[in-house]
Amino acid sequence: MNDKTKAGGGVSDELNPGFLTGREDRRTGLGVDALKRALLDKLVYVQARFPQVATRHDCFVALAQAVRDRLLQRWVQTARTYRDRGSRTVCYMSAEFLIGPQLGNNLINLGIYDTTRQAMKELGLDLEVLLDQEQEPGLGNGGLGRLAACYLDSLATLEIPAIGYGIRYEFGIFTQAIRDGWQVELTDKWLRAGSPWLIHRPNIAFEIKLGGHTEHHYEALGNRRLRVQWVPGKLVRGTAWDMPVLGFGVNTPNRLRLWSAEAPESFDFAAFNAGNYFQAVDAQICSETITKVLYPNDETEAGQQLRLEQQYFFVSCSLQDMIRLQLQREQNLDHFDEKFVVQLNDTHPSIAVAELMRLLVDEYGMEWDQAWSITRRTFAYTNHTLLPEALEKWRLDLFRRVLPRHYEIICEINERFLDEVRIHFPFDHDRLRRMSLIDEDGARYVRMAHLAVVGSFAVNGVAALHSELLKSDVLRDFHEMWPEKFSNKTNGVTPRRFVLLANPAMSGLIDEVIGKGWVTDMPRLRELERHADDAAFRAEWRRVKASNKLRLMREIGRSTVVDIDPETMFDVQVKRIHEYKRQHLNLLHIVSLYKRLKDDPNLDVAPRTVIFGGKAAPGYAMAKLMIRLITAVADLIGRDPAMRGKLQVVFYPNYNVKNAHAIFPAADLSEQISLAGKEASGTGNMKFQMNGALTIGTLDGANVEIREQVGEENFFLFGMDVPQVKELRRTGYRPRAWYEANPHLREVIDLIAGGFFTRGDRDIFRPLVDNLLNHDEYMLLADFQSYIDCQERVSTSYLDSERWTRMSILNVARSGFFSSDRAIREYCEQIWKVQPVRIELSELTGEDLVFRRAIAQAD
Ligand code: 26Q
Repeated sequence: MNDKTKAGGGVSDELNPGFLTGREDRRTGLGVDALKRALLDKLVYVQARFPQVATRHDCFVALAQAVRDRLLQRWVQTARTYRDRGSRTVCYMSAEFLIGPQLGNNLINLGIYDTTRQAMKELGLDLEVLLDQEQEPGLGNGGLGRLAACYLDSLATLEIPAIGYGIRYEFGIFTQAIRDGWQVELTDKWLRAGSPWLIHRPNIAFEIKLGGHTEHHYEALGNRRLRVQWVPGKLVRGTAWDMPVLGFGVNTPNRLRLWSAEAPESFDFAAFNAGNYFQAVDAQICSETITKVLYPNDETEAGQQLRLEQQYFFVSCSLQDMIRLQLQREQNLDHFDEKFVVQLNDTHPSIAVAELMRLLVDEYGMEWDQAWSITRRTFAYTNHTLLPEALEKWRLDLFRRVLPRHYEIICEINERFLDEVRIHFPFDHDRLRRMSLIDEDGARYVRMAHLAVVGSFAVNGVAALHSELLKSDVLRDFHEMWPEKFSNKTNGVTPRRFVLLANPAMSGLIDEVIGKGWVTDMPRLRELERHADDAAFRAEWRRVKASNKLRLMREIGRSTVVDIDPETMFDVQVKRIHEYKRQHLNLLHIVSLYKRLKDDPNLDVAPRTVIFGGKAAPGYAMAKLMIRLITAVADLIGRDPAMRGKLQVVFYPNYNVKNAHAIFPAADLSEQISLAGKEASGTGNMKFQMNGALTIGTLDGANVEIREQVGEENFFLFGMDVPQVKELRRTGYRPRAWYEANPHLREVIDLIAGGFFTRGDRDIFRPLVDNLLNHDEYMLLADFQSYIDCQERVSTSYLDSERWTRMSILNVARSGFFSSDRAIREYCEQIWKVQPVRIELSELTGEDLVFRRAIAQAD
């Protein structure tokens, strides 16, 4: 620190950032000139680059840094206001935050997208080119991670004090490439060039214990309370990396705080002094592995020790951080649950229940009962899955080895909990066995969903149907015991990223007819309904869709050799590849259509381009085989000249948030075809709807509510509903009987099985075909004919383009319910009990500019 900023003194004028004086300068100004100066300033003084030699990437970084200054200005004020008010804070704990590229979104939320484009133009730069430089921060697998990111956007937009707590993975979700038709995984090095949005806080650091054993002894004095000491086998240090998340049109940037693991000391000096330098460095490398890589599994339980360590690591860092903040405000932790509410994004962070107990009881000496009552008032749990195999559980031996103290705490919680159950339901042994936190049937497991329910005051599903199924099936016993804990919070998505940023053409058209307010008040889109009957408006609507289709055509042309035909219907299925999502049902329709077009070249159907995108978990062989089947069918149809202008199939590699921006606005048809009762909600379905695609779907997840909103006449429904699925399963489902009874289905499957798409090779798809004929867990064959018939209705409707356009407009007009703002308002009012805190952008006062008295000694 130089003498001009000495502790206790004022800040000299030349060091005074512009926002302290109200001057619009290169640090804070939002005009064209200020932005131009800021970019040049960052280029030269931060990156040491001269404009003439700067690359596009240099310019992207400089612009991002300029934008970051504007966020930090608001951040400082936000932190000050939250501190002064002592507001209750929502902590959204999630192992995944699939935030997507930040620059475009920040420009939108700051309200300077067009100004920045102009500023860049005046510098001879193209904003779109700079935006394209940003790496995707792939810190999530799919829906659950993206939901967390949409919720951060809405929390900030609604001015709710909130922190997102997660993991700074060095390698995010893998990059997918297609080689010879198969998926290959490449490592994702999103941090190779650093991220301009992440701010390291090396002084916000906590020690995390792992392994070892516990020691129990009575305190020497006083009431001779039993104290437990956890003697760890290893220590890891977590440090904080912060990313500002700005709300739309407000001055609230909330904090996304991601933890990164490192060794507690840079060297193990004992090992070093003993001459074992390599062992010492090895220990450091081992610690860092904890946050190295995101597990690329979606809906599957891997049971890996490292995964458990990741979960515990980030949860413990986060809770210790919250405790630190609470002790800055108050003398003790008695009111912890009044100042914080923690939302558990699935069970991945649910070890937090035991960890908060450990911290309160072991580290802060609180009595068990008080600690338990605080814990139970702090947590709320969202479930995101109905697949039984996706319910997280940990082998007891593994769990105990990694977290010996948590094992004891969970046993104690369980004993007390089972006592409660006995009082509620006397003499019901089977129920005790079902509800126990420990699964004792065969190999013993800790059931994380049970821990989450027992330790939370609220439990919710993510769509109306899903929440009902939680109550009736997955968590039935718990619902019978505590019905008041359960509620539904239907998911939502942010219209800032998925409409305003992704679809500027449609957004502009909407602005013209109903004004701009809709983007923070999505139900206002209803005002579009009356324009659906206006032929001129419909023509404009089609023009917008056509231009979006051209854009997607160009994007797909950049990463494949395929030229797709923008004159055809774009029929799109983008999501993780999974059997329950039934991408192979879509393929059965494609093969069916192909066969019919070959048999009758004059068949009157809408010309289609079927676009697939999505990653398969690297260890999920069947999902990878589904990709191979898509590429095989795409190849053969692509090589058949008779299909030109009629049918085309493409697999668009490496589906992620970044390329999603071009996909949703271009879609005509949205495929949401999971077996009823399997998809918790889906959120892609909402993004399609908001961009004017019509849905073909089952009565599953949020499709049910989408159909309610748009009206059954504007939704293509097919397939069995949940009661029908249950009934078919109960009476015995024999897929081969469906195959034998339907000649057309037989033709389709025989083409695949007979090697038609693989140059006569009948082996490649055998596992997939055998599975369909003998097991067909997700009942494709039972829904096949209904799907084909429904696609026929889609085709007919598409050929009547005036009618289709009307339906498209009505879909957008009725999409307001699916804004994440609505969802977050429901969480705030019904679960979190938190209020907005308005942030004013004011100049700092003289008092603000006086440093803490202790600063000179402390730092
Ligand atoms: C578990 C154990 C080990 C490694 C990884 C995992 C793991 C990781 C991610 C398990 C599940 C997930 C992700 C689940 C997910 O994305 N679920 C989706 O959540 C969305 C948001 O609520 C819903 O819309 C989708 O229906 C649901 O599938």
